[in-house]
Amino acid sequence: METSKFFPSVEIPNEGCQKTLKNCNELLPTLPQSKAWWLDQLFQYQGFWIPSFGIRGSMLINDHFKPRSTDIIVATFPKCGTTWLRALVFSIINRNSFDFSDHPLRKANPQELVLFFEGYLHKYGSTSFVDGLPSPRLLSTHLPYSLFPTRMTDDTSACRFVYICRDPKDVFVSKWHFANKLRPKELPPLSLEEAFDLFCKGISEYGPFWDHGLGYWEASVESPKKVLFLKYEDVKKEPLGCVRKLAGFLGVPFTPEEENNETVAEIVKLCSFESLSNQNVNKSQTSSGERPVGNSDFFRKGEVGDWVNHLSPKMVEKLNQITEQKLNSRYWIQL
Ligand code: PAP
Repeated sequence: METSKFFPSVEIPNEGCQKTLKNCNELLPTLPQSKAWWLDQLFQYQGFWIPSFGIRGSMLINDHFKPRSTDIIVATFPKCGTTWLRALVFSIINRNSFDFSDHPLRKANPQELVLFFEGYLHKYGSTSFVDGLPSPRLLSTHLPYSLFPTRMTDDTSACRFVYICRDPKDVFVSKWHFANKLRPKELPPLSLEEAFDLFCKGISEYGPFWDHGLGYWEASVESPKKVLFLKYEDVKKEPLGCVRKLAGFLGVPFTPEEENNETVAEIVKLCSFESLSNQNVNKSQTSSGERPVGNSDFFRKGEVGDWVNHLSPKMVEKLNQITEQKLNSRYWIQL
């Protein structure tokens, strides 16, 4: 895949960004720390357990990022369907630019097409990279909603967030598999029990899971034109309806002509687990993004309810209880 058009030139961080990076380096050692599931440690920052690069990215966004009204932020808690949502948003927005038989999603992992926001800011130590991207910018993030500056989240800013959430039992199982694949060989495997304990305490990358989802859910209720909250299970059950909803929210609803020529169905088909996981680019162990992870690592089963094969009845009861307690009456998850 020819990706150079997606990669504008990058400058050395300016003085302002360097100051932010210095502030971040001073802040990190003062924050509570915990072991991560695979790479470096996690830091408790503004109520969430975040890897150091995420905090760096978040501070750069807050201090320097200039949102545009056309920005679309694909937000997720890890393992809730980031890859899928990236693919759907990219194909909806660019549906008039590409032929489905020769589509960029057949040649590139969705990470290459919807860039990892905080990952790229961390990599370049500056916002100049994203500043140079053409509009509309499609950016993906795992950062909680509360960590974004008000100039991105208040009603007067037109930049939009789409969020996908998933049953925490499936999120946990997916994350546990992913962590064990990625853990350095020097470390012993992370047992299901240890991982479960950490997840329940909220200690996992960008956790607690529940607070992360609640932030976006509340924002979607307060500002439905700014934040769209989708559920993995709903998209599985009714993909056509969800894709139409997504396109409407993004301001590019399908025309009657597109409905007639099956554009919606083509998008659903192209972005399905079966289709994406069978593209050669996604079968490879090559890393497309900013993480030392192979493309194939983002495709495992892609099913709803795989937790039944992994969790004991006690674990199910405990996770359901936490979910009930944390969400109270604000259920978005069917237990
Ligand atoms: P990330 O947050 O680290 O980027 P993310 O893509 O959110 O990962 O999660 C991967 C999960 O989404 C995997 O779930 P599983 O472990 O339960 O199988 C992966 O299989 C699933 N997934 C990837 N692509 C799709 C897709 N097109 N449709 C449905 N599920 C998908």
